[in-house]
Amino acid sequence: MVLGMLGLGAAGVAAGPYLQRAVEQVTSRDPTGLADLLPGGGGFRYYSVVDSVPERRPEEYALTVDGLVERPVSHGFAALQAMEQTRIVHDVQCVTGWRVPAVPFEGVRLSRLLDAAGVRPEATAVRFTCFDGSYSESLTLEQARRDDVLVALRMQDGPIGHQHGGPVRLYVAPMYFYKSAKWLSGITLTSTVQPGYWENYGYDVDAWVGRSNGRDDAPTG
Ligand SMILES: Nc1nc2c(c(=O)[nH]1)N[C@H]1C(S)=C(S)[C@@H](COP(=O)(O)O)O[C@H]1N2
Ligand SMILES: [Mo]
Repeated sequence: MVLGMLGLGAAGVAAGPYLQRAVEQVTSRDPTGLADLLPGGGGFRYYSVVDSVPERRPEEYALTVDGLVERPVSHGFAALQAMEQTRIVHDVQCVTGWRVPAVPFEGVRLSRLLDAAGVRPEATAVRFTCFDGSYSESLTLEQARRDDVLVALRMQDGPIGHQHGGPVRLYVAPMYFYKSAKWLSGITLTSTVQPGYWENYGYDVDAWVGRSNGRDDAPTG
C-alpha cells in the first residue's frame, strides 16, 4: 500500500499526514536516492491537496482582507508590490522531514496588511484561504503580527512559480512549511482560531519548527 503510493508521488499527501509520514520514511531509506528527486526540484517537493489549481496571472490576482476589520479591502498584485518589501532568508522545513537551507522570500509583512485594514478588538486570530478552493491555514493574531510572517511575492530571488503557490503565498518563517499557504487569496480576521486543512487531520496549530508535532529534536535553523 505504501509502496503503491510512492508511485503516485505527491498525490500521497492527499491521504493524510500519517500516510504522508509513512511515505517519507520509505523514501528516506531509498538507497538510490532517486525518490528524493521526485516530484519537486531543488530539494522542494510540490504539494497540493487538490488535483489541479487554475493558474492566476499577477494582473488577475486579488487578495481580500475581511472579517473583524474596520476597512475590508482587496489588494491587487501591483498594490502589494508598491508596499514596503521585506526579505527573509531562512531554512524551509516540512514536517515530514525534508528541508531546504537558506531560502530567500520577499514580500509584505502581514502585520502591515492587518494594520491597513484596522483589526477590530474582538479579533484574536487570522484565517487564510486559497484559490485552489480547498486549503486553509490559521494563526493567532499575535503570531500573525510577527516580523517574520510575510505575504510573499518572491521566492528564491524570482517570482513565485505556479507550483510553489504563486503569484502570492503566505510565508511563516518560524513554523513548519504547511503553515505557508500557497495560492493565497483571503485573509479573514476571526474571534477564535479556526484550524487549517492539515490541522483538522491532527497537525499542530502552533507549528513552531522543532517545538511541535512531536518533533522537538528537529533543527531550528
Ligand atoms: N494551498 C496549499 N498550500 C500549501 C499546501 C497545499 O497542499 N495547498 N501544502 C503545504 C505543505 S504541507 C507544504 S510542505 C508546503 C509545500 O510548498 P511547496 O509546494 O512550494 O514546496 O506548502 C504548504 N502550503
Ligand atoms: Mo508539508
